[in-house]
Amino acid sequence: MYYNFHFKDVCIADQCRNLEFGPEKAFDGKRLINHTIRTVEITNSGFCENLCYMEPDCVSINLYTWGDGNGNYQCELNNATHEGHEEKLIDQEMYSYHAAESNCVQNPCKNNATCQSGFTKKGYRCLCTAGFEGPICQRDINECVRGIHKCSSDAFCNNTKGSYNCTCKNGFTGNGRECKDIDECVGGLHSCGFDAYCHNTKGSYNCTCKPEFTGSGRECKRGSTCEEIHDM
Ligand SMILES: [Ca+2]
Repeated sequence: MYYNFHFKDVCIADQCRNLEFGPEKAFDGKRLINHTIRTVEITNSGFCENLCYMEPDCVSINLYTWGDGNGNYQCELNNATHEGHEEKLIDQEMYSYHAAESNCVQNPCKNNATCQSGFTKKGYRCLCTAGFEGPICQRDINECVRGIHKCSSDAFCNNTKGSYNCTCKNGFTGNGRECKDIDECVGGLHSCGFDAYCHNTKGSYNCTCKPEFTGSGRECKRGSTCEEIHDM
C-alpha cells in the first residue's frame, strides 16, 4: 500500500525542499493527533504526501478513508512526526499515518524558532521569532545599536534578549516610545528660589532671579552684585 515518496530538488517559488516518506514510517490504523495544521479533501490518496511536501511546516500526514464508497479521502497535514510525540500517535480505524524523515525531531532551532525540515544543505531551516537572527536563531538582535528601535529620541534604549526597553530620560514622562517634557514650573517640581522665575525648557528648567535680586536662581538675594560687593 505504501510507496516510497521521495520529493527532491523540486523547487516551488525558489524554495527547494527534500522530503522522503519511507515505508518504515507508515502505519495503518494510526493517527497523529494535536499536530494537524491543515485538512484537505482529496480523491487520490497519494496526493496527500504531495500536499505535505508543498506545506513547509508539514512532516507527516494522516489519511482518512471515508466510508461513503466514493473513494474520497481526508488528508491531514501535521507539523510534527510521532518521534518525540509517541503518545500522540493513537489507534484509529479508517486512518493511516505516514511520516517523512524529519530533521526537526531534535529541534536545532533556538529561541522558539520554527524548524522546517527538508530545506537547505543542513536538511532544515529555522524561522526566527522577532528579535532573533542567525542560522539557528541563536543571536539576539541589538535593536538599540542597529537603530531599528522605536524609542523616542527623548528616551534611553536598553537592549534585552529578544527585545528592548525604552525609558524616558530625566525631565520627560511617558511610555518610552512617546516621551513628553515635564513642566517642572507648573508641577511644582522645581527648586527655584522663592524670589526667582522658573522657565520650563525641554527636559529641564531654568531659574532666574527676579529684578532687584541676584544669585544662582536657586538662591536669590536682594540687591545687585555690585551692591553686595560694595556692602561687603
Ligand atoms: Ca534585543
